[in-house]
Amino acid sequence: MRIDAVSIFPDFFQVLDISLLGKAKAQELLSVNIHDLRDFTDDKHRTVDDTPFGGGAGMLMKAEPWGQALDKLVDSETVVIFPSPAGELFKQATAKELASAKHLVFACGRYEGIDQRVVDYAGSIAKVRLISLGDYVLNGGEVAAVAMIEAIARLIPGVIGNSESLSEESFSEGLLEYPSYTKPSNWRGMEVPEVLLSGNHAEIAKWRKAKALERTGQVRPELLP
Ligand code: JEB
Repeated sequence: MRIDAVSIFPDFFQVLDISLLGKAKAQELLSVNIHDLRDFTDDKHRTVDDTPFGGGAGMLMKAEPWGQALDKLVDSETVVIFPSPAGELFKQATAKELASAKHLVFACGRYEGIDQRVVDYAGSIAKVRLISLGDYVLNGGEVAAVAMIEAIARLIPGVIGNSESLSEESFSEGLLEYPSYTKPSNWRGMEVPEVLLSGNHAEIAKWRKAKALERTGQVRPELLP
């Protein structure tokens, strides 16, 4: 998979060099390329924003630099993602769908967002998704894009070491995780649940499933089957 991201703050994406993209990148299953939107301007001040027609507070991102960026980066096989508080909610199912794409372009807005014609134009040359990281307001699309890229990259088919942990994830699909423990078995007087020390794998699986259901019922009952 190839991922491009366009932003006026390319530095936001530096965390991806630390994060788990390493395995996918080493296997050449993933390349991530970050672009500065201002490199697609052609005026002396590298302007990317302007006032909104119809009035109102704040600034919007101008269409022209985005048009230049999309023309350079997008083809008919690209999925263009606009992180947006007005988008569909990003779920694990969204990450799974996007993990099988050949090419993703993340168009990260700032200010009050991007001129709507940019989204409409992108839709005329490629598949477009408006996606929200969650129901809260961020200052721009970068943090959302980084989170989405991490969630997608760890699912890329063929990434070595992923298949076991991903099949364990599907074991408790849709539930919250059960509690986990490591050594020492007694820490500050607190014991690890005995069943986990028993070596009885059927009992352990049963206990974990019960704990996952208990937790989900307490914290996120809407997720229960
Ligand atoms: C994404 C963005 C802004 C109104 C107020 C502020 C571009 N879950 C999410 N919350 N906010 C964003 C998001 C996602 N994904 C988000 C892109 C932009 C916020 N802003 C600031 C926009 N509209 C500008």
